[in-house]
Amino acid sequence: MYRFLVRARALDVELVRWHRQGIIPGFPPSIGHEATQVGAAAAIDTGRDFVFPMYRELALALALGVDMRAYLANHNGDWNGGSFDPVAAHVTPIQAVVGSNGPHAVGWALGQRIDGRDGVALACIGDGGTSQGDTHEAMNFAGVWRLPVVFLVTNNQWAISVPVSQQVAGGSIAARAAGYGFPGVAVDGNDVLAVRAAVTDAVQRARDGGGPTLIESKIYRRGPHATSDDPGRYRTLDDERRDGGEDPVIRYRRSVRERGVIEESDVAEVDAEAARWVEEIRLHLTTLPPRGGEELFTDVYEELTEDLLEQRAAWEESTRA
Ligand SMILES: Cc1ncc(C[n+]2csc(CCOP(=O)(O)OP(=O)(O)O)c2C)c(N)n1
Ligand SMILES: [Mg+2]
Repeated sequence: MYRFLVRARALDVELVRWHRQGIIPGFPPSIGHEATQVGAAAAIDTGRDFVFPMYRELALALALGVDMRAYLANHNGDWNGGSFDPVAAHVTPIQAVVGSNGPHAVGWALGQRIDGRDGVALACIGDGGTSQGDTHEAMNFAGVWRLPVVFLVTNNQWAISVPVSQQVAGGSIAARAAGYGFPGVAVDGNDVLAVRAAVTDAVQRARDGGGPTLIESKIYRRGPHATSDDPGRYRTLDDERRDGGEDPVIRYRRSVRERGVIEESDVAEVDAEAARWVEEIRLHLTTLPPRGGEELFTDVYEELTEDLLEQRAAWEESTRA
């Protein structure tokens, strides 16, 4: 888990630089989300469970075994959510439609019930995403049908420029679970071991037929919403220092060092290995050929509609030299 935390952080920091250098058109940093995501991934069995992540879940995808070169094709302008195979990975493509993961995960979990399988769906939602009707519908049906779903709500205190106090009147997202008839727990999302324990318990309960759990992972969005955002317009550096809490990667480094899990020399080795790995990804991204425009018309329908056939013909006409 420590290696994953370090790799995720190293890649995240570089991706912001790559955006400034024009290598990628945009990126929503996951800095500060690493412990929540690596801890959750450690509780998931990708042989039978299925994960429905949002757009800020780089560390989660990494720790679930998704090839970051394929994943980042999305941020390089690839329209189809990255070029990894979601069916093989048991991880859906990057999802930017806020709140949609809930219904997707619940539908998949219902499929598991119908097929007599024991897989558990992990639905990743943000604090802002809990304001969406989709999230209510998903939690309601999951509760009524006692489906094997773990709702992991990452409360990073912000939805772009809107603080959580303007989204959640009751003061707690975890407490909402009571209304849906399943347990809700709040966890310190900067503590990778605490998150792993909470998600492990919830997955086991779901697998045993105990139904859903809502886990509210409390963290802080340490970076901007995305590379296009200027947080200085809605929060100050003093706010960030006051509210940010302890950096989850530094915290876990201290923990594994104090417990003698790794030596000081291992810290340097893990850092160096992560830097080499990040450089391989940069070389890959900077040498990718552009995607073919004809891909706009593939993978949408098995048979193209009249409309799309016309559009394809027009596109072919316009690209003829
Ligand atoms: C349905 C929908 N509405 C609005 C948006 C625009 N939007 C993108 S991210 C975002 C904020 C989401 O905040 P939160 O769920 O807390 O996730 P975070 O970005 O903090 O990880 C919004 C409103 C969207 N992508 N989808
Ligand atoms: Mg948020």
